Amino acid sequence: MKFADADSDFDSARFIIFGAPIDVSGSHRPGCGLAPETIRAESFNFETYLYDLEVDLIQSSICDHGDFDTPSEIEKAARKIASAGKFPMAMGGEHSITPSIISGFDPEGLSVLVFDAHLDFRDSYEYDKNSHACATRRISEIIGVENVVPIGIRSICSEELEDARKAGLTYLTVDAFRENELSVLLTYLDGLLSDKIYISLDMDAIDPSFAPGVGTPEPFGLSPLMVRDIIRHFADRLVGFDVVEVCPPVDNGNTSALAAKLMRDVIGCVSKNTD
Ligand SMILES: [Mn+2]
Repeated sequence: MKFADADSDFDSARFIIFGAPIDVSGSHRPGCGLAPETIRAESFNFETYLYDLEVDLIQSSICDHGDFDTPSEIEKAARKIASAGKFPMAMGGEHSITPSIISGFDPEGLSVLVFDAHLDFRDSYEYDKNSHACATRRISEIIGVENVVPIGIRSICSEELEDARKAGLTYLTVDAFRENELSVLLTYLDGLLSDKIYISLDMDAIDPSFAPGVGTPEPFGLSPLMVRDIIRHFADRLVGFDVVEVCPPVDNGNTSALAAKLMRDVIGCVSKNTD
């Protein structure tokens, strides 16, 4: 099965969707390797026309490039897509796919905005440096800690907090979004991020009442509409996107549907802002 409206071939497409069904970190709830198929299935639930963006996805050239299930294949796919000037959109799998994708990009001038409940700044977790609990740390080693900004954070261990302070990592907790106007935070993020922004969306950044089907749910999260609006704000600077950590065995379908909807919204807002 292909993602809905992904009717173009690789060469003619601008948006290249692929699955990265990696599920090896032994997470709290295993099963996120099944997510690319359920997100594809749910993508058919939605209208091709995005009325508020006035974009019809039938006119956006989209290719579904299939699945890549090892870190080196994922990196190779991301490099092929990015170096062709196309827009990669990956469906995890767990969050450890993101460092592989970022490795495929030219790191020069690249910023990464991470939506996540968890800081993911451990050097290793259960003796595994490639654990999903280390994703932001690995990204920071590739592009520099000053170029990665995690937001929606509400779960940090004391050891990674100390490391993050030492390294100078900037992040926004979920309370920052309650205590400040969104426009103020977006202006702040504008100052931190470059004009080439990759967004990684760990679905557990969103509150479990909206996105219960994730590997490691964490209460008190962001709303889906706020996540959508933040992504739309950066649409004219986006160079790639992934959505990770959807866990179909504990989902009623709505978390996959939300992931599919946000992917379609990314295609819509990027199409609209750069046409
Ligand atoms: Mn997370």
